[in-house]
Amino acid sequence: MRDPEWWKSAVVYQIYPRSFADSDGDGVGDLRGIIDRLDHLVALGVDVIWLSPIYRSPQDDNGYDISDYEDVDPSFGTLEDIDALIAAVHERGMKLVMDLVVNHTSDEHAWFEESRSGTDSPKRDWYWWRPPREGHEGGTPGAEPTNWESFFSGSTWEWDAATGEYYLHLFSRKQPDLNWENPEVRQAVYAMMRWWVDRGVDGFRMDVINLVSKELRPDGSLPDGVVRSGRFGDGSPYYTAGPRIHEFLAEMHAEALADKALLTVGEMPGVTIEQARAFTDPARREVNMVFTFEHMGLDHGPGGKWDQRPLRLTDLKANLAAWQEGLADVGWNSLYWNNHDQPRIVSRFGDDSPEHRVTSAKTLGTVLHMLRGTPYVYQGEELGMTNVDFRRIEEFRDVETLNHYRHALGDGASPEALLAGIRPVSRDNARTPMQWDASANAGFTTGEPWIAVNPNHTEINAEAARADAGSVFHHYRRLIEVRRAHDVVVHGDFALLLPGDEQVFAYTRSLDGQTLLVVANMSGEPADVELEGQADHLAGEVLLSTHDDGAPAEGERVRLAPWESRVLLRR
Ligand code: TEU
Repeated sequence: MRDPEWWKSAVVYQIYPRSFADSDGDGVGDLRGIIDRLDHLVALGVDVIWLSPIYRSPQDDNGYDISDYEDVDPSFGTLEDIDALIAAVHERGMKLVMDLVVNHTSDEHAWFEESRSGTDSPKRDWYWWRPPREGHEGGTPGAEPTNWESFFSGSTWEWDAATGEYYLHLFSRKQPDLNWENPEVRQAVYAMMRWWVDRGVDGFRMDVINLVSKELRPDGSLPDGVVRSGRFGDGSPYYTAGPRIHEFLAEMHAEALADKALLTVGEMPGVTIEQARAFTDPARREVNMVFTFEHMGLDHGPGGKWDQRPLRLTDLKANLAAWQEGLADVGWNSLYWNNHDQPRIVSRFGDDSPEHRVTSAKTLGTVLHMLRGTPYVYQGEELGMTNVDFRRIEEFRDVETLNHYRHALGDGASPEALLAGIRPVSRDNARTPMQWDASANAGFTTGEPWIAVNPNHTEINAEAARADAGSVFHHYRRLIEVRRAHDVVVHGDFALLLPGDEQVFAYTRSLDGQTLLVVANMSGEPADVELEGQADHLAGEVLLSTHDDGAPAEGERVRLAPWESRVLLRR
């Protein structure tokens, strides 16, 4: 029987199938392409693969709009291909976690097509249908049942003239929200989850799972949100970690996950540390860990993600430390910089200039992977892949980006200002094809890629990285080896050092008399560091360093080169 908490010492690698490897030359990544590239992951040393959605989908949100949960989208392959992938992953001693997207389906799902067929449909109540606001004509601005703004711009309500009602969609209009108040919906989701577990999957990443419980008034209506600008309000207090969320997750666990030692991670926009302690408390049997968004919002200005501000290192250290301390005695952290929704971390919190890209990417990996929690590596992060330099809106593909551009343009913003806000943060920065080698299209496809390949693939690619002992790839491989070799990385107590220092990130991990010291210069300038009381630890065994020729420590003092980091162990 598998250790029920095996996922605490695991390292997870996220594959965005659309952009990973294309085996049939149609320009879109697919399952056979992943099978062909599994040995890259074996060489890296990861334990688990999290596969972004591969289910049948119109691809309005690149698969996060599912039209059949129990089929594979033809662009990715067939059910036989996913079975072959599961077998190939297991043969290599790894595990496969699927992406569970059940806050919403596609509007082309049979469930929704039946639901929208008439107000008397047996599945009408599987989704959120509401009449126009009192005194308003359906389909006119202001007639929406609530004033909520969608994550993807505009209203969260779409008018359906055929039945004279609106349906709710927190994301795109092609992603109608499922009504989790309806037990039939929940049981259908659990049955589908059991179907995939029986097929051999080892767990689920649960897409915006903390949004499935909405807060209803006694009369079944949904309240308006506070309007801060424009005509839409913030509905998030009424759908984030709603009143029945713990009941639903405990029920899901009992119905589909119990006693199977699966990895479950809930993606939870807006989740707090207090809430995460409850969601990940093993005694509650809900989820193993959550993805928080707090550290991913520290460089957002008043205008949100499109209004990016420079990161303050002390804010980042304080937030990461708060989550380390907050979940020290109960629950578990996930650890991530990147995923398919976030810009590339080396361009965002590091420095992707030729001088500092490799070192800053290594140091970002070090300060994350030595924390307490389960690390997630997003495809290309292990290569130090960077944001892409798209100049025209026509180069972008992401529905969130394109909706934002269209809506803001309609509200009078200038295309130049919009593009300036979009370029550094668009989700497409993470979705340009995986860079395998320096050949045409980076070895991703022999066809026309669905999104442009980053031209820097000629220097930044897996083939070059694996041949270079000093590459980001081999640094990530060594980080995983250090985690495997030293229990203090998985279980050690965390203590932040130098909380007020805007240049250096330093902390210790302690277990059974052993102390791991991580010291990192998070800047492009040399750093003179004084670590009070850490002379012994600074003199410890160097487990991993970005600079073989780093200056020796002198007692409690050490001088770090730009973006230099060290991991030292004192036994
Ligand atoms: O993302 C949820 C989510 O909150 C993100 O959309 C985030 O708000 C935004 O991307 C930040 O820029 C999940 C999936 O990861 C995302 O790819 C989907 O688009 C979304 O849910 C809807 O399924």
